[in-house]
Amino acid sequence: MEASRREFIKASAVATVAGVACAKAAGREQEDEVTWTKTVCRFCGTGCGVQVAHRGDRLVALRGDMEHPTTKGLVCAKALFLPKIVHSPDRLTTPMVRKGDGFEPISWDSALDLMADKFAEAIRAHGPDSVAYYGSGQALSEESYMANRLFKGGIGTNNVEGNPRLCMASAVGGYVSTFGKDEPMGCYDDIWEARTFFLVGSNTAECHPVIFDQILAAKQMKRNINIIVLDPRRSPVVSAAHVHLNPIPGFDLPVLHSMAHCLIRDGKYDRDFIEKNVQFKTVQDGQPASVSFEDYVKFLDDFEPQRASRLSGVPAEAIEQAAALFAMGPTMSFWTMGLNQRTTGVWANNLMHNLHLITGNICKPGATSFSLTGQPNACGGVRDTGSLCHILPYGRVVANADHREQMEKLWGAKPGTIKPTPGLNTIELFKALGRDEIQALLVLCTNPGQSIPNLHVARDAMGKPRANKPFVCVLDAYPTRTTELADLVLPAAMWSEKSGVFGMSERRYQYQPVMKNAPGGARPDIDILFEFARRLESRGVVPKGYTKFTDVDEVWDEMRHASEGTPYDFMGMTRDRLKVERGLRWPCPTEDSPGTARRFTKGEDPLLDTGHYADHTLQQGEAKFYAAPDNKAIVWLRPAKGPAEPADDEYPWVLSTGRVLEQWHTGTMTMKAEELRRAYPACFMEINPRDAQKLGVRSGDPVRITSRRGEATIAARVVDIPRDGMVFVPWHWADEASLINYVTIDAYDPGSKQPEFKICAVKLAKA
Ligand SMILES: Nc1nc2c(c(=O)[nH]1)N[C@H]1C(S)=C(S)[C@@H](COP(=O)(O)OP(=O)(O)OC[C@H]3O[C@@H](n4cnc5c(=O)[nH]c(N)nc54)[C@H](O)[C@@H]3O)O[C@H]1N2
Ligand SMILES: Nc1nc2c(c(=O)[nH]1)N[C@H]1C(S)=C(S)[C@@H](COP(=O)(O)OP(=O)(O)OC[C@H]3O[C@@H](n4cnc5c(=O)[nH]c(N)nc54)[C@H](O)[C@@H]3O)O[C@H]1N2
Ligand code: SF4
Ligand SMILES: [Mo]
Repeated sequence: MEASRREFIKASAVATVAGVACAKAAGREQEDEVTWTKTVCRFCGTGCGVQVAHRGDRLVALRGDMEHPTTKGLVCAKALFLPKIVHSPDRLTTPMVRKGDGFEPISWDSALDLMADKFAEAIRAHGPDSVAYYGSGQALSEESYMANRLFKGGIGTNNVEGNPRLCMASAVGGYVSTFGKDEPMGCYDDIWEARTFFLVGSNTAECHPVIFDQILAAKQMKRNINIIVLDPRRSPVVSAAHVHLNPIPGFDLPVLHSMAHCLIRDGKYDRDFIEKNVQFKTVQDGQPASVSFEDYVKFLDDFEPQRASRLSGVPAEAIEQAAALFAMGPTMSFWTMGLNQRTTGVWANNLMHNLHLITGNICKPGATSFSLTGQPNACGGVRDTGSLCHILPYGRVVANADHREQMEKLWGAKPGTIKPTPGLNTIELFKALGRDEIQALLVLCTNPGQSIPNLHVARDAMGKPRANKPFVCVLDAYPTRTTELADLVLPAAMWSEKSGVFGMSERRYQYQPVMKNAPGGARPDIDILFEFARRLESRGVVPKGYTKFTDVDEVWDEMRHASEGTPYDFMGMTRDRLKVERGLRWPCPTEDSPGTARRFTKGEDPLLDTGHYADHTLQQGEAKFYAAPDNKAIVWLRPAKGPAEPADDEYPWVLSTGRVLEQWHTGTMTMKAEELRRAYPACFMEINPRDAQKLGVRSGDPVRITSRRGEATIAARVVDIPRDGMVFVPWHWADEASLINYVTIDAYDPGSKQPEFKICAVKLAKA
């Protein structure tokens, strides 16, 4: 398996260049018979521009879009199989309602009536907070915005959540607490300007392959490029690294502090930048308190490399080396789930920003602290539209009375409808559902029956038969481990069958057009939301006329107006512009604005030239963190805390979970392409040869993995990738024995409420 897999990666993924090669993957067709349409890949947050060949209702092939300004024709293996995935014969085509243990078909009208009746009944009997929406960073921006608008401003509940809580919440917490508002300031162009790359808890090679390919290309072109990796596994990115820091999982905060210590000790910090743009804070008695640069330096003394090494398991010399390379800027850091999916996720994000702020490695070409977004539309769709339980569109929060009033006015909601307190976060939402406190739940474009940690709780909550069982309605394109638990399943049109906007990691919003009809009776999610909203209006639980839209383009127009005057301002991104251009990066306040490569930078960010953030005293290229208090970003002195459940005598191994190149999450889409499935025919547990010997297992032996919450039985794959004492399981497989989320922990970061998927304690036994 090993050899063929490596060949597969080499041949089809990491550096797949655009072109007709992809036509082969989907069946060769004559180019002149088909129409090629530009759109965007529906998988990861890289947001690759693609072109799709289609004829009638058939997608024929997909290739990278050479004219795309950042991804320049590159795509990876998953994208190439999208045509096949969309045409999979198991697509859902009819609404289905539960009948005993099974389902029976039901007409759209009856299905939508049933859905509205169940929600209206719950709202009337138990109030607005007895219903909830659970959405997705893969839904279109308009869909998330519409659901958020309906639940918060129409029904009057903040129980609006989505899978970005499992994914990007800690990154949001990091950007907001350090810079005052969410989203990266840099962009992919910085890849070509950077001298040092710092990859932290990010298997960029398998999860953002086109970005990794560009890093490799930059390295090849310039030669003097440095790559530092911080990850307890020797994932494929390590093959390109100059230094690999491999901490005990969950114990890497001391490493980041120690790098800051070395940088300051060696005088490699930027005093001017700090004076102009940075303030220092700690938390005292639960409140933020200002401290001085000297206090910070003293705090870091506790993290001199020898001591950080004892805390983290990373050799002191490696930390020194990493700090020295980091200092050779411009430096671009990328991090993903190895950092976010932690009970210390926000703090870890703060520490990444600290390194950039103290060295002034920010808001300059090639210098930026960049959280890589996982899903294609977690940024544009959920973070920006404020579709989580504590936020509102475009940087607003439910706790702020002015923000609530602004949104109520714009939405035409009854004053006072939006609640001032956050709704239930994802983990608490599913617990409340299990206690029957939530009586009706709408799940859209996500598969929580497989993706939630400590999965027994969520599965029982959705599916366990009982008196008063909550009503669960699921919109999906395929049968899943969630649809099997639902009371009502609605067939959704998917990518290429509906139009709307995706916003990816670098603030670029990209339009995707319709190319074909959905199979059978499947309908775009937004149309289902419109119909549902109108039925709630006619049942009196949402004010009449509140949902004024008739099509998705009108929703976009309202969204533009909601962004006006905020740091997100994209008034200039009209539908017409997005249809023609290869995406635009906000801020983009006017129709003649080209968008913004680097935020917070004079000469690049139009908001520093016009509107209420304008500052004519700044020199070209100077930074101003206008979204932060006093316009200064905050370096936080955060405790170097470990994980919620480290290994102990009873559960002596650390389990980490994550991804492989060829599969996407719960596998509902990528498992449909045999070519992708073949790379790993079944789930596996990575264990290194030293640990495998201790345990007496060989590759292929089934291993029972048991935690305090549940168990899974998965074949060992002996390979020198995870560090000692750690095993790693990708969570893409849906069969009962491979459901690793029965084992994972639902402890979450108290700030971001993001659960610690990356670390829990387990026992291992040969099964
Ligand atoms: N092929 C593919 N690509 C994808 C996806 C997919 O499903 N498949 N999903 C997309 C989504 S939504 C996301 S969120 C991203 C995820 O992208 P990544 O975060 O890059 O992927 P993961 O495999 O979840 O985890 C990355 C690394 O975190 C490391 N890690 C574990 N514990 C620690 C720790 O304590 N400290 C540090 N520093 N690192 C640690 C793991 O060893 C692992 O190598 O990928 C996106 N791209
Ligand atoms: N153990 C473990 N668990 C994890 C993680 C981990 O690292 N380890 N990572 C977490 C992270 S980062 C994430 S982002 C989540 C992702 O978790 P999920 O969102 O649950 O996973 P997906 O498989 O992406 O689910 C998307 C669903 O939407 C359906 N779908 C596709 N297109 C459409 C459409 O247009 N409309 C509708 N209505 N449905 C559609 C798909 O068939 C699929 O069922 O998982 C989290 N869970
Ligand atoms: S790197 Fe991400 S966006 Fe680009 S083709 Fe691959 S999955 Fe799609
Ligand atoms: Mo994610």
